[in-house]
Amino acid sequence: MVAMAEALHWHASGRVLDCSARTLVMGVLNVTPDSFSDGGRFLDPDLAVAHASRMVADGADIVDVGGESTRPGAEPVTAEEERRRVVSVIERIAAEHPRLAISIDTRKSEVAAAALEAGACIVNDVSAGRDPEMFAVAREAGAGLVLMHMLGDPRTMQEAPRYDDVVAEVKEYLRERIEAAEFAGIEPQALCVDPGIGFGKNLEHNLALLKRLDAFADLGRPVLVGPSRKRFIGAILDLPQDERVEGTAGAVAWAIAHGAHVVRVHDVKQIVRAARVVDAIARAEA
Ligand code: HH2
Repeated sequence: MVAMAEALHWHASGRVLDCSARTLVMGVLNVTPDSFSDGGRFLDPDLAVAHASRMVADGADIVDVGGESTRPGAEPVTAEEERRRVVSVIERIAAEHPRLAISIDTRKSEVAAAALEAGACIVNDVSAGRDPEMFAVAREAGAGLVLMHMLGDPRTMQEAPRYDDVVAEVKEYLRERIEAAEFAGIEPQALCVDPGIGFGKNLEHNLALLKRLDAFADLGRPVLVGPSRKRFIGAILDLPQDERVEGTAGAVAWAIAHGAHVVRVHDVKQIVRAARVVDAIARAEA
């Protein structure tokens, strides 16, 4: 279990997100036709904005807007199409919720730049800066940046992923990406790390990463975890993705107790409630 003492702050375009007081909940908003769980539901901008408002009312600290699915086997989309899907939605959410932190889930610097301009303050990059311009875009905006581990790319990442020691290798990768981001001039306080549950990992790998999540604490940055409705939960429970909320809550509770500072989820209302209870236990005087 993780000691709760140290204050950890996440800087994002002039905002400071306190990652020590309680777990931050990042709600997922996929403006895509093909995301594994909510694909096609929020392509209509009115529905997307309404869903963001719902998540804010339910207690989301961050809303993560994505215009490209990164589910296993997903086909890439052009930057133009991705931008078209997200920019006006971000503008409208930012106008309605000026205090909300909005993140853009993208691997493309061009999309990140447009989203930051539209009102996002965090770039959630599942490729951890493979686009050579990504670090410069994040640095210039002073944006927060999520560096996530992914093996290969979404089209092929689930084709027999293999590691000798998944925890050590993912951690080493994240350490290297932190160094690369800092070398590119990004302030350390802007960075957040994510082991990338389901991104080039089989069931055993995902379980090992969650079990040993506390190993990521000494990277010195907030740890984000995204287990929501994912395949490993379906494999354990033998349930379809729309029946994985309890399994997600179980994974989230474990993750918080073992060092997660931010959890990325679809079911904000239920997971906020679960997180608050775990937070209270974790911070109890005992
Ligand atoms: N998972 C997904 C997408 N983005 N970002 C971070 N930082 N961590 C994650 O675990 C993560 C992520 C996949 O989930 P979802 O957005 O629901 O699906 P899709 O990629 O099909 O849109």
